[in-house]
Amino acid sequence: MIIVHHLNNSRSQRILWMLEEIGVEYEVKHYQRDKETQLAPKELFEVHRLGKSPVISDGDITVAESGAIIEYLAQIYGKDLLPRKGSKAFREYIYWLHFSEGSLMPQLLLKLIFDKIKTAPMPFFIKPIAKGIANKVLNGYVLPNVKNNMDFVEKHLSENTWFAGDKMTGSDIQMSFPLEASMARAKMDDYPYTKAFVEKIHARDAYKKALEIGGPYDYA
Ligand SMILES: N[C@@H](CCC(=O)N[C@@H](CS)C(=O)NCC(=O)O)C(=O)O
Repeated sequence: MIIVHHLNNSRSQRILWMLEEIGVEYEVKHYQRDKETQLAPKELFEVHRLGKSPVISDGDITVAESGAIIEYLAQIYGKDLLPRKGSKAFREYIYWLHFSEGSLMPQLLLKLIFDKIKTAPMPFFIKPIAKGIANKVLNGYVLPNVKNNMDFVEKHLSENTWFAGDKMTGSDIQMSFPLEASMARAKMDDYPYTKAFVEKIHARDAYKKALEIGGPYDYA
C-alpha cells in the first residue's frame, strides 16, 4: 500500500492529486508545519533524511522529491500519465518535469525570500540598507528571471493544451504547484493561458477529491 507523507499546505498536494487521477489505493499520513517557522515537524526526518514533503513509501521502497515521485508513480501505476518513450511528448514530459523544480521554483523562492527581507522586523537604521540590497537583487536578477520563465510557460500554453503532447501527463501535475503559487500571489492578467490552465486543472474531479483529502491548501 502506498503511504503519502503529506505536509499540510505544500507541494505534497500534487501527489495526492496524481494518485486520485490514477485511481490507485493509498493512505495519507498527515504532518503539520510549525505555526511560527512553517518548517516540517521532526517526524518527517524519520521518513527521509531531508525531512521534506512530499515523500511516499510503497512497501519497503521510499521515494522523495516530487518529480521523482511523479515519475515513479507514472511508471509503476499510471502509464496513462506517461507519454510513449522516445516520442516528442516524452521529451517534453521530461523537460517540464525538471523545469518545474529545477528552473521555475528556485526563482519563485528567491522572490519570496527577498520580498520577506523588505518587510522583516529589524533595527530602523538597517532597514533602508536591507531594503536597498533586496531591491537591487530583485530588480537586477530575480524579477527579470521570473518574468522570462513565466513568459516562456505562457507561450507554451498558448500553443499547447497540455505541457507534453495532446493529453494530460505527470508533467502537468508537476507544473501545477509553481503556477498555482504564482497565481495566488499575482493577478496574472498578463498570463491568460497560464491562468486558464490552472483553472482547468482545479475543475477536475480528481483534483477536488485530493483537496478534500489533503486539507486546507492556500493555492487552490
Ligand atoms: N524539490 C523538493 C522540495 C521539497 C520541499 O521543500 N517541500 C517543502 C513543502 S512545499 C517542505 O517540506 N517544507 C518544510 C521544511 O522545509 O521544513 C520537492 O519538489 O519535493
